[in-house]
Amino acid sequence: MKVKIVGVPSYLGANCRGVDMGPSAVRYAGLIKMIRNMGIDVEDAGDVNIPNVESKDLKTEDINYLDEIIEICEDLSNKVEVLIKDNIMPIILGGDHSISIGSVGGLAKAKDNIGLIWIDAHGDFNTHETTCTGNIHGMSLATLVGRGLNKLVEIGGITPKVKEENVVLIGVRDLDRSERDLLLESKVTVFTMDDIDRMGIAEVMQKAIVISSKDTKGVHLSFDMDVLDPLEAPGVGTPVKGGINYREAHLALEMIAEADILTSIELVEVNPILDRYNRTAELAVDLITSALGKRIL
Ligand code: EXY
Ligand code: MN
Ligand code: MN
Ligand code: MN
Repeated sequence: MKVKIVGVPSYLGANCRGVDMGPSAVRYAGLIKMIRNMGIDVEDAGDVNIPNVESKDLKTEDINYLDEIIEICEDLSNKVEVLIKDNIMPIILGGDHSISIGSVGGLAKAKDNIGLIWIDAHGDFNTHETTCTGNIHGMSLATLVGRGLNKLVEIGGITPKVKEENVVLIGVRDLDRSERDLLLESKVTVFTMDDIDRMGIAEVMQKAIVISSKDTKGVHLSFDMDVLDPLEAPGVGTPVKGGINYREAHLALEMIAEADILTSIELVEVNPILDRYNRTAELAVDLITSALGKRIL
């Protein structure tokens, strides 16, 4: 297996500084070394260029940094498409969750019919019509299944980038009323935190792996670090109490690795300025190695 790291140091989809330092915090936590110690051929492909927004208007069509995020995601989608076509697994480091429009956009160009496992405290299922913040990181999953503003949905040229029937959302505990209604009428499978409490993470993951890989040519893992309880991962952009714990997160990723379905991994929303001693980024590195197949025994 060959792996390349792509950093996307952007906070524009969250409109709140801090997560733009996520890629360097995760690199500083030793990601390359830990992956190399697994005997995996890994290279750092550097960062996607982030446009300067100093003199730019915040809102376009009531959406924050719309044009700049389109530019970032188009660039990222081209990079991911090339890597996938070269049989290289991209590991994309955020940055806020809006970057997934680029990651999955690139994957959809390289492979038709992909699945998506979205692990997150939030639904990210708002559209421009339902958002209460105008932040694109709260709209990224809706965009990927073809819902919302055309300028966002059309990034990368393929719409929808993933079919709702092959999307599984895990760990949700903070939904806006409007996105909740959209999710309920969609074909996306949602496992909320109370589903995890009742069923256990192993059963949730068994189902998620079946759903996301049914009739697909591979699955993208989009892991938002705020799915973890803030006591485990305080350094995130939008912390929400009552998240999964360290072992649940590891077992989830170990089971995905065992299923051997992954085309690409992205890990987003690490905000090192809210952290002490870079522990959230260190946990992120730990989790990525589990998703790559690291085992206890
Ligand atoms: N639902 C809120 C919004 O739409 O702005 C908060 C979204 C937070 C999204 C973070 C990336 O997970
Ligand atoms: Mn998210
Ligand atoms: Mn989130
Ligand atoms: Mn978040």
